[in-house]
Amino acid sequence: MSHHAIATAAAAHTNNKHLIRWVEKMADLCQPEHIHWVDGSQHEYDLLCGKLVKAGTFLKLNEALWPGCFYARSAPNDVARVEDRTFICSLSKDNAGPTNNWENPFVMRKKLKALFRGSMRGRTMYVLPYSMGPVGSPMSQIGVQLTDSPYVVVNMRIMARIGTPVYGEIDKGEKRVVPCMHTVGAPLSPGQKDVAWPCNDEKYIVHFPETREIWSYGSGYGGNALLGKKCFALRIASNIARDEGWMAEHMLILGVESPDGEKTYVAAAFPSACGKTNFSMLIPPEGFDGWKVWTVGDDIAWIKPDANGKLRAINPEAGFFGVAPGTSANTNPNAMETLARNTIFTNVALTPDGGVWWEGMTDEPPAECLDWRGERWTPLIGRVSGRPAAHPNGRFTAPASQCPSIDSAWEDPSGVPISAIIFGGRRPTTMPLVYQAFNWSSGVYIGATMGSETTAAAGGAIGKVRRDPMAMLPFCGYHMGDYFRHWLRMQRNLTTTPRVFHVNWFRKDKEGNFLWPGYAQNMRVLKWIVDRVRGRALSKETPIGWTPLYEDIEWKGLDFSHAAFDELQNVDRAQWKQEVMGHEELFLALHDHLPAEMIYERELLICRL
Ligand code: TSX
Ligand code: MN
Repeated sequence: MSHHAIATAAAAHTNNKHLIRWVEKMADLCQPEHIHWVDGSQHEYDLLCGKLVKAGTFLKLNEALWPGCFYARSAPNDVARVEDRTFICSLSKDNAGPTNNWENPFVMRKKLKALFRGSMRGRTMYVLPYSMGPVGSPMSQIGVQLTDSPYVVVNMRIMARIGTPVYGEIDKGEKRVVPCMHTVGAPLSPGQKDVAWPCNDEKYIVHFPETREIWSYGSGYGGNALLGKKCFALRIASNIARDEGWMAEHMLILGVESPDGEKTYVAAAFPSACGKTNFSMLIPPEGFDGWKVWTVGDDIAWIKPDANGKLRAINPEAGFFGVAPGTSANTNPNAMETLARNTIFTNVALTPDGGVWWEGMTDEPPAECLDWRGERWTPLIGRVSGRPAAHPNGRFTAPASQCPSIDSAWEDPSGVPISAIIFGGRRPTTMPLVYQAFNWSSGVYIGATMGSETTAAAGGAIGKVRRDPMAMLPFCGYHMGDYFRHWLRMQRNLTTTPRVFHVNWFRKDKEGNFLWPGYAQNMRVLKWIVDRVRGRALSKETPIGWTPLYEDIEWKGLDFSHAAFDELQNVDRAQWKQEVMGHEELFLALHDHLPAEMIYERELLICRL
């Protein structure tokens, strides 16, 4: 395409010379057949979905059952984020730290240039401007993704604010724009028939933190391809946040409203498979008349000190990209409502009536369906083959605005005030249901040392504790030791630090039964946290922090004995001595960047034990 043709088409959308020149340069590199400037309109969305249906990527679901919904199956070799193919290409390897893959940025740029050369032949390159956070919010950030995947464009329309209003922000020229290159790496030669899910066996998810750039090659799925999410809102944003004095965190945000209308917002970091989306949409159980939990976000929080030295948070996303299996009217009714219309389903099962199904959605599986690979599946076939109908990482992409519990302030440009930070993990032993950190630095220690039992979904050994500091291990775009230092330093910009808590819904008894019913009952824990924040609840001091008294938990509507609670809250010194040894392992890897405060907090903990 000639530069003249590109500039002419661009003029209808933007007058930003840098953007136009970059698009020209990238078109020269990738050689797309067409360029489409995304405006983000409903009309354009419908057009692209129609194109995806024609290409076989999308199937329109039964309009009577699933209005406005589409169904997609990815290639079997493109079903999840590829952590071993994810790189942080800082100038010095030391800045990426031992928990990230690193490559020399000059070497990587050369490699990427070769991979992207001609990579969009026969395809359309979409120019996709997006805002992470409400358009115009001082806390929002802007990116432009060039992609040859229309599937990515329609998913991004749900997950972020895209199109015309964002060109407006870019043309103001007040904010730095993060350039994001994406190709599925499957160019078409003239006359070559396309496949339903184009991608490449070779994959690269690359971040250049200094120049604030993202390059993604070979995948069309999830966090590999929807670059606003993990790549920008966490890996690149964590670098920007460190430089500018704020925090980009892998956290849900929720608001707790009491019967007299008092609202308290908390942010919570849990590793995967802990039910973050479920917790963010919690419906209070029997015994909590007049209490409400409101959802601000289910995955990412950008948190910044305001002029009064209080932390305020926005959800940079506009939708939920949630794991489908396990989501049901029992485990998460609000999610089921949210995904009932205008939702894109990927890698779940397709029922004969043009609906979707996944493991855990209903007690009874459908008599037959097509599984996520498109093969016939029945409960018997499933039992014999051991294959689930939906991929364990099958997803729904649903607009946050459709969530019945969406908070009235979820798009407030100045964010919501954060009173507490909650860390948590899947821990069969050692960790009580809930405890509170003594202060900010012991809270940072709790976050830095948190871990979760590995489940089948994560791959690798099952039942071992994997350390996942602040649930950011795969998402921190720089050295994890420096990240802890940044957390400690945040205190200096604050007049009041949020209170810090640790929760564990997954403690088991000797027979392997969960000690805590979880789900809606977690409201009882949330209420204690709110009461602590508000200075209304007492606590008991233990070596690890403050724990609730049985009397200070609201038990109305649940039969849970004092003895059972004591078992759930027990702090076993022998187990904790083991636990502290586990902390050492991670700290050794980070030793040369580890803040002295972390060593000090560890020593204090050992002394108290
Ligand atoms: O999401 C979960 N939450 C948080 C909910 C707000 N899950 C699912 C985790 C996988 C994504 C949970 N699983 C929770 C939980 O609190 N707790 C458990 C463990 C559990 C599972 C089944 C029972 C109890 C606990 N069943 C009965 O007690 C009958
Ligand atoms: Mn996540």
